Amino acid sequence: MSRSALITGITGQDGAYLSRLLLAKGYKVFGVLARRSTNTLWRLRELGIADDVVLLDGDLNDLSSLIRAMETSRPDEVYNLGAQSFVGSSWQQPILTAQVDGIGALNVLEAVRICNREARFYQASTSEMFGLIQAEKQDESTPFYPRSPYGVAKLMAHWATVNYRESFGLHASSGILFNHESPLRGIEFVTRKVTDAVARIKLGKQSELRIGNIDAKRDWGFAGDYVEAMWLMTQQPEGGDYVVATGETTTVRDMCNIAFAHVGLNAEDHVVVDEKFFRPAEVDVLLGNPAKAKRTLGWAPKTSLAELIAMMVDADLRRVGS
Ligand code: NAP
Ligand code: G4F
Repeated sequence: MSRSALITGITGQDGAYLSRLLLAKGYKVFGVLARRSTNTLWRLRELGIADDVVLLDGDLNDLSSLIRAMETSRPDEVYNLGAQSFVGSSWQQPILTAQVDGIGALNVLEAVRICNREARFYQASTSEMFGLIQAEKQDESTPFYPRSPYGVAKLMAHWATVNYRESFGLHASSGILFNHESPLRGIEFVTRKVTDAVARIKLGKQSELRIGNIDAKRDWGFAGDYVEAMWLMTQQPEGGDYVVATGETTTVRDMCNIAFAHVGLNAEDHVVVDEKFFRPAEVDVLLGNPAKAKRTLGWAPKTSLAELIAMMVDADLRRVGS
C-alpha cells in the first residue's frame, strides 16, 4: 500500500522539492495550503506537480485545521516546513514570526499527538539557531545563540520537537539545515536576489545591485539535495537531530563574484553596498559539520556552490528573457 505524507509549507521552495521527491517514491502527497494569496502555486507548477498533490485548506495557527488535515490525509509522515522564513522580516513581524514558526510547530506536534502518534514527524529547524556561533564548525552538540526573532522562534520549535520525542515517544526529528537555495528560492533571499539581478543586468534591464552585508558568510547548498536528508530522517528507526550542510562557507561577496562571472561580468562594476539592507543583529558566519548525517543517514550534498549559482542564474536568464 502506498504511503502518504502531509506537508505544511508545501507551496514554499522546500515543500515543492520534497513533494516531487515523495511523489517519485510513490507517496500520496497532501499539503496544508494557507490561502492568503493567489500566486502561491508557482513553484509546484514549475516542477509540473501542481495537479499531483492534494491541497487542504489550513493554517499553522489554526489547530483545528491541522487536526482536520491529519484526519483527511491519515499520513505516515508529517513534514512541518511552513514558516515565516525570511530572517530580515522577523524584526518587523516578531510576534507573527513567533506565532507561525514557534506556536505553529507546537500546533502540528499537538495535531500528531492527538490524531496519530505513530506518524513520523519532521521539523524544519535551522542553522540560524546557532546565530552568534559558539564553535567554528557547528554540529548537533554546538550550543545555540539565536540572533533574530526568527532564530528565537525556531529554537522553541526545535526544543518542542525534542520534548515531544522524549515526553510522548513520537518519532520526531529536527533537521538543522544550513542555507539551501535553488531556482525556486524566494526573491528576498540574497542568492536569488543576486542571480535575478545578474540576469537583469546581463539583459540590459537593470544596471546595479544594491545589497547589505557582503562580508557575511554562509554554508550554501542545493535545496533539491537537502529534501533527501529530510526524507532519510523519517526513515530511521528512531527520530533524532541532524545537521545538514556542505561543510564549506563562502562570503556573500564571493557568491556575487561567482554569479556575475557566470555571464562574463565583473561584480565590482555593479554591486553597491546599501546599509538599508543591514540587520539589527547579524549572523556573521555559518559553517556546518554534516558528519552525523553522512554517517547515520548516508547523506552527502551532490551540488557545488558554483553549480548551484549557475543553475539559478540560467533559470533567471530564462525568466527575465521571456
Ligand atoms: P519558504 O519558501 O519561505 O516557504 C514557507 C512556506 O510556509 C510557504 O509555503 C508559506 O506559504 C508557508 N506558510 C507561511 N505561513 C504559514 C502559515 N501561517 N500557515 C501555513 N503555512 C504557512 O521557505 P523554504 O525555504 O521552503 O523553507 C522551508 C522551511 O525550512 C521553513 O520552515 C524555513 O524556516 C526552514 N529552513 C529553510 C532554510 C533555507 O535555507 N531555505 C534553512 C533552514 C530552515 P505561502 O506560500 O502561502 O506564503
Ligand atoms: O539569504 P538570506 O536572507 O538568508 P539567511 O538570513 O541566512 O536565512 C536563510 O537561511 C536560514 C538558515 O541559516 C533559514 F533558516 C532562513 O529561513 C533563510 O532561508 O541572508 C544571508 C546573508 C545574511 O547575512 C544577510 O545579512 O546575506 C546577507 N545579505 C547581504 N545583503 C543579504 C543582503 N540578505 C538579503 N536577504 N538581502 C540582501 O540584500
